Amino acid sequence: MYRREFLTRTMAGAAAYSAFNTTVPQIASAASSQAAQVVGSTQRLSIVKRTIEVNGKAASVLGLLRADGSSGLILDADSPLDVELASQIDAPTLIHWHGLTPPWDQDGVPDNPAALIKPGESRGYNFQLGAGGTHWMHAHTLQEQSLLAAPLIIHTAEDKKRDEQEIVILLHDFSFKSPEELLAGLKSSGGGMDMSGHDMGGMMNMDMSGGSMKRHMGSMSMGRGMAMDINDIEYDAYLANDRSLDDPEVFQVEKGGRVRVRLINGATATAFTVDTGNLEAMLIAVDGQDIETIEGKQFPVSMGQRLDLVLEIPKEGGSFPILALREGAPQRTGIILSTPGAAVAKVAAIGEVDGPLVGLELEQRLRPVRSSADRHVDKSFKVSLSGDMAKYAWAIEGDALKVFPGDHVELSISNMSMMSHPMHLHGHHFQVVAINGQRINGAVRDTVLLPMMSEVTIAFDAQNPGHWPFHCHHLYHMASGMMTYVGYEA
Ligand SMILES: [Cu+2]
Repeated sequence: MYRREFLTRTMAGAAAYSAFNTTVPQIASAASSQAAQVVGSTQRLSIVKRTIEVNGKAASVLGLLRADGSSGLILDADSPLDVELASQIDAPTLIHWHGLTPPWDQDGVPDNPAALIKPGESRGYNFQLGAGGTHWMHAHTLQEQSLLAAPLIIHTAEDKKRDEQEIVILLHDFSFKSPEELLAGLKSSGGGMDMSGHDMGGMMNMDMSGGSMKRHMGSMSMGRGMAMDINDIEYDAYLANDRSLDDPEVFQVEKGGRVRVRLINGATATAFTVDTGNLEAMLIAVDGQDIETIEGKQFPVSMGQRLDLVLEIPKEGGSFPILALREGAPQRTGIILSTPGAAVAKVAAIGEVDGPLVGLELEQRLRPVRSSADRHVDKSFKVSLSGDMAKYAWAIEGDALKVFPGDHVELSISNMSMMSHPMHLHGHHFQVVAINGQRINGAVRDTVLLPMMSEVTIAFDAQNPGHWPFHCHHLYHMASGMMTYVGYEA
């Protein structure tokens, strides 16, 4: 009964939304407070307030817990996502299923179209999955900074047959300040900056006189004297599964065993390079989509992105840190893999050198497992990413992104700003088909990095009607305007 009513409401919702709307209609969402009637395979997922320890101090954060108290969701690809999401916090909230392609009214961006979940309210979600992958879920609001995020892992039948140990790592950046304070700080430090920078060919170039923002001189294919920005928030800690390297999570692994690391960069404003240390790793998927295997020991991962790495633990055993190095800075976080009896050495939370800059070198090399056929392009769009650091205002300018169901769409994104932007499209997977003007048969994914002064073209099939956010996954860029929509026309 519950599910039938749910589906009826969902369809009513889909009918209520019409074509491309700049004003998003408020529709009756898939909301339900009928937890008592929920039967069968419905999983209950609770939005909770919890306390963790960071730098020896208690930190009040949010979280997403299953009935057994564990974090996030583990689902089967051949079963639907069937979740009763219950809010136990005292503020309105909502969760976005990052990497999944739900019907639009279950996507989880406030008022697009579903309303926030009120304190004490529950809401049902039910849609087909169809494919496996390393995904995640998070608040699409400033609550993301308060760690309202968790893994969403989907297993295929083949995954379960493999003789490997699965380890999930969720990265975060953590501040004892509230996200509202952090955002206000970014806005005000922009105004208080030393604006001695000059306009260089329409691009911003500025020196910082201090404050929480940090400037680095970049050397990436830029003219001399041009400044780039890497990190604009100095956090109190960088976390892997809620823990810093002062007290990292230690996973017991078998000598000679095979480990699959599913790593999610859930940080709001920090890109990392994953460093597997002495272990050679095989990168087998990005954003939950299989790729042709790439071997290495360092792999960049920007905000919102995921990496699946396979590691072979040496027969002689030992302990093996898997680190995430903060871009352009010495801070790092991570976990330790350790075989029984091995000594676990302490790893400092600050390394000796800055983490590498995160660019598109790896992206250039990624190839999908299944090459998609060259398709006729029905719609081609161009947008550019820009920012005004003085006001801390960000924008996506260019074509209106209006599509018809069935269109094969190419979207060229150029980044004219002095920061990198991981761009995420909701409701679809896209393929990276060009980088800086060079066509490639690139990875299928849902979040692609636009380093400063770069251009990336993505292609996707318009097959999920709605009014879908396309935005930067830097939380404070998104909150300061770097968001637009792909809208379906009937
Ligand atoms: Cu951005």
